[in-house]
Amino acid sequence: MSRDVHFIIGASGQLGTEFALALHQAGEAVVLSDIKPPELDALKDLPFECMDVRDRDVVHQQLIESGATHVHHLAAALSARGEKEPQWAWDLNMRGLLNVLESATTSPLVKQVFWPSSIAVFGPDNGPVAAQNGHRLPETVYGMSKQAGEQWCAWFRKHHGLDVRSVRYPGLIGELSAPGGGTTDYAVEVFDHLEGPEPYSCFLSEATTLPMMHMDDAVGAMMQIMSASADQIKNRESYNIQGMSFDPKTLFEEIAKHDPGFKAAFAPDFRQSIADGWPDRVDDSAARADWGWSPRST
Ligand code: AKB
Repeated sequence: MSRDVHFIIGASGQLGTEFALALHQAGEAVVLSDIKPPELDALKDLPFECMDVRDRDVVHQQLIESGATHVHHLAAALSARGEKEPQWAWDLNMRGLLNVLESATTSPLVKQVFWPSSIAVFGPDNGPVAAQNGHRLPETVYGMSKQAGEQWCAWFRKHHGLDVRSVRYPGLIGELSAPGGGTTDYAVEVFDHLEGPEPYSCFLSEATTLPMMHMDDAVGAMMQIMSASADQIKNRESYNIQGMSFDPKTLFEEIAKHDPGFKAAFAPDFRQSIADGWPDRVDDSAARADWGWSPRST
C-alpha cells in the first residue's frame, strides 16, 4: 500500500509551520508549499514547492505531482489586513479555497482536505457565547470569506463527495511562528516586547475578551478531526472549538507576575471594532460529541 502524503499549503505561516513540524516529527511524509520558504531550520530540508494558491493550474499540477493524499489548505489573509486590502483578501481566501477544492476532486489520490475556518464567521448578534449554529452575519471581509468558504466546503461534500473537514479557530498562540494581520495577534506580539524600554502598546482595550488557543491544541484539533472516521464528521461546514478566553488586562497581569518590569498601555485602533463583533467564547459541544474534541489548555 502506498504511503499517505500530506500536502500543506501555507506551510510557512503561523499554523502551517507548527503543523508541518508536528506531522514531520510523527514520521509522516509531508510536502510543504507557500509563496516563501519556511523559516524554521527543522523544516528547511523537507520538500518545498513555491506556489501561489491563486494559480489554479499550478495547484492542480502540484496536487497530482506530489502524490498528495491529504491536503491541508492553511494559506489565508487574516481579519485586520483584510479590512485594509479587501479585494486582495477576498481573492486570496476565496479563489485559493476554490482552486484547492476543485483540484482535490480531480486528483485521484486525494482522500481528505482540511481547511480552517474562524470565529470571525460570527457577527455581533450572538451575545458572549456563540453556539455552533449561532448567528453568522460577519462584518469583516475575512469573516465573510470564511462564512462563504464553509458553505463551499459543504457544497463540495454534497455534490462531489469530497471529504473536507474544518474547525473554526480562535486566536492562536505559539512560540515557533508569528501571526500576521490578525486581530488576536496582540497575544503573541506582546511577548516580543518584554525586553523593550517602552510599554507594550496594545491595539485592543483592556477588557476585550476573545477566544484563544494554544498552538498544541490547534495542531491537535487538526490531527484529531483528520483521523476521525468520515461518519463522525456530521457537520461539513465547520466545527466550533473552544480553548481559553481572556482579555488583554488579564494576560498582561499574568506576564507582570513573571516580569515585574513589564508595562502595557492601551491604544485601541480599527481592530477594536473587529474584536467587538466577535464572541467571548464558543460552544464546542458538537465537536466534543461528534469526534471527541478535548483541548489540553483551557
Ligand atoms: C484573526 O485575528 O484574524 C485570526 C482569527 C481569529 O481567525 N487570528
